[in-house]
Amino acid sequence: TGHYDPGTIEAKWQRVWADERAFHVPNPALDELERDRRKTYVLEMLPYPSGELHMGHVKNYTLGDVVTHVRRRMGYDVLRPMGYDAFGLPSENAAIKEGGHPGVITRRNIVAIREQMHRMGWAIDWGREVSTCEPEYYRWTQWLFLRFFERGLAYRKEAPVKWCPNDQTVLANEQVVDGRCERCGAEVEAKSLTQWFFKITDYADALLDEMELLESWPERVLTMQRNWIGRSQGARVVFKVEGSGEELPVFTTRPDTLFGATFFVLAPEHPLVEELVRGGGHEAEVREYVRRAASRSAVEREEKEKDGVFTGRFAVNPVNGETIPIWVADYVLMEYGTGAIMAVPAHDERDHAFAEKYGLEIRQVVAPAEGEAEPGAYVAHTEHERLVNSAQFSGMPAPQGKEAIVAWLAEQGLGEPTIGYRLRDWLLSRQRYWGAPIPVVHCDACGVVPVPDSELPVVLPEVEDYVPKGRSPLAAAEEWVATACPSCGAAARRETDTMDTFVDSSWYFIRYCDPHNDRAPFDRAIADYWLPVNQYIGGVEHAVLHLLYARFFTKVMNDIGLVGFREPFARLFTQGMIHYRGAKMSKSKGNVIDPNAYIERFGADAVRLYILFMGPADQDIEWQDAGIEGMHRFLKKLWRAVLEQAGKERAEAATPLARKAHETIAKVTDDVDRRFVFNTPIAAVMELVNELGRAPDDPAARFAAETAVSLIQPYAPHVAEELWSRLGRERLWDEPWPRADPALLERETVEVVVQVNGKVRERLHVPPGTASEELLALALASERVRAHLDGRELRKQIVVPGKLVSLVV
Ligand code: ANZ
Ligand code: ZN
Repeated sequence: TGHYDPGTIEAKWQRVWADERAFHVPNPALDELERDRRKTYVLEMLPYPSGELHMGHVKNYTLGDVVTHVRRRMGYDVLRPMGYDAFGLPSENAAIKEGGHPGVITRRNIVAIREQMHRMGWAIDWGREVSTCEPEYYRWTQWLFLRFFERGLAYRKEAPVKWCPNDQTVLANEQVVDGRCERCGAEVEAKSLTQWFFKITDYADALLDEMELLESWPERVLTMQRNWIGRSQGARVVFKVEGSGEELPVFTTRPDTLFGATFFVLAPEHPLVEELVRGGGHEAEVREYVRRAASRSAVEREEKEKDGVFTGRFAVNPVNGETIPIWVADYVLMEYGTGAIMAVPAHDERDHAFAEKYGLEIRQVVAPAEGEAEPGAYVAHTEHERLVNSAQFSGMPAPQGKEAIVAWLAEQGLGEPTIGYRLRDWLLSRQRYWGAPIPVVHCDACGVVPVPDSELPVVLPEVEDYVPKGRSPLAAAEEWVATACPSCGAAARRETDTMDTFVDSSWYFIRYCDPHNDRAPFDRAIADYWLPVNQYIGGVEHAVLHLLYARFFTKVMNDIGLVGFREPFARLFTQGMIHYRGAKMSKSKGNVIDPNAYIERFGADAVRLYILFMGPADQDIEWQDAGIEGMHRFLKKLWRAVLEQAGKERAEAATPLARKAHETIAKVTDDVDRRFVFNTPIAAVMELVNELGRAPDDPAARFAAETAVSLIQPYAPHVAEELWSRLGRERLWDEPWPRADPALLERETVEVVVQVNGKVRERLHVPPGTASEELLALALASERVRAHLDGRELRKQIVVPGKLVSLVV
């Protein structure tokens, strides 16, 4: 029979699957798309080809693989594609570090990754491979950009933006984590630059409200998105500058505190600051403060003590005509609300700290339900407050006061209810080489002119030097930059910024459905057949990046009529990270485990099993070398135990071993397909193999062996296939998923006979210890018993728990 040799077996079956295109799933014929077929779209986040795959990928794709196999064998058409998020900083930085051209290095990495994927034996439909850096893909990214542009959803404006000094490019707000670049960790700087944005803010409400359409997403991802969008109900209140009458609107969530506004604060970047201070005797200090604020990073700004400067000017409170001093302070952010606030130190903590520092008045206008607040103290927001010191509104409960004040302001034309959002538009342009060129032309006469669809793709030009220097390296490709205006024909210049990689990955999951289409990004009918993705699997780090952007893109595409669905991913599973030596496994920490070395030693099947056996898939787990050896030993044991059955007959017998096999089927099926739990099924199969080892001559031994092989196939497809063939069978990957026989599942039941007038009419199978009343109820509910009672009145009933129900009529 030979010993278990993963190297040979794995190469053999990988060749078979490739030759047979075993996991290719064709699109249904166009006239069959409408028919209700059983489809499942399983998708894992696609890798950046910035290096080879690491254990995190191995976990991600093995999870998807198990789902794919189980669903295929349950009779679904399963779409399970793969591709590469090949543009962008990760790939480009890797190339710069190596000193090669990003295209050459990226494509070389793709070859290596594809090879690794083959060696892992993942059931991928290779006919649908997509690489976002190839012109046949980014042509359609550019095409989609133009559709957004036509609708005003892609626009250019000057705005304060986040700049990564290390990567020498602007970043989207979502790419700034705790004031640092999401990629390289450098502290970001603030700059004012003209950049391209997607109007994701137009979709803020849809992104929140349509969460209802999602089938199953982790609550924490939804919470992160909700917080990121940050919708809050409030009011816009218009203050005026004393003297000039210039309007200074503020956004507040607490209009009930309007009578407590004792000063007013502008963000340092507020456009009116310069005009306000001119000639007022405070210019020098204010300008110096603004200059220093601009040089502070967001982190410093957040962490330092609150400070500010007085402008020498006053604002008029619309509710009572009071004049209050206008300050400039950097705890007010230009990006939120209107960049100006009414400060209510008695009821806002930040304002309170500021007022204490500068000796500004603190006036309570909301009193707690019980008791009096100390003068000058900060009064936290609670329920059941009432207004005080608020003229005609005094005495009102706060919620009612809030409405009454806003209504009064609206009447006077001095304010209105509004909803505030934390979400900003998505900054999509990058001053980097390795990305899809933004397909527009700048013309002196016509302004920004889109490149006609017929001229797409705008191919990324070759340049000598693509190391980032603060402006796009594309600007150096002078021949490429110089072009004719598509509108008037005059000499014009191409846009030299490229698109953020997150644009590429915002629609790749639809391209997989129709990857070779050269007339459109995809055919709508085919997209509508496969999508939404039934099961998406990936890292939680994309909660407010990719996962938010892809939802936004899908909604726009739906509004344009390109797709018929509103949400791209019905179910989302976020896997936990792998740690090693106490830290998250990553290249920068120097603690990566190279999957290749382990595949070499123990085989892909052992690696696949171990990565899912380590613990619950959604939790962070510490890698342990010993574990993988344990998996290898288990596979050897499986090998021996199964081969021992190869010559035997397959018999039906209700032995304890047969029951165990059926229980294992039920458990694995329920865990994987319903509970989305992947480690316990492995343990269940191990138990089955142990029992088989103890009873090799049981009449059901052969059945138990086949069951073990069949159930482990999604996890360890190579060894399973080999054993299956040695059991004289074929193509386990296409074999229907086993079904548990319910009759054999109830190991722990007792039989209770039901007699009617002394004759046995029914046998109930119930758990031991079932109470008399329940037994009687079950007996009376039985179809057969009822037929014999025939509607007659019960004269006598005797119940012996665990044995008998006797009815007399
Ligand atoms: C008066 C007030 C009184 C406020 C009070 C709060 C408590 P959320 O809830 O997070 O949306 N604010 C408005 N714009 C700001 C900006 N650009 N920078 C910093 N702070 C700003 O926050 C809304 C509240 O944050 C607003 O309501 C405003 O302060 C402040 F007892 O107005 B409030
Ligand atoms: Zn022109």
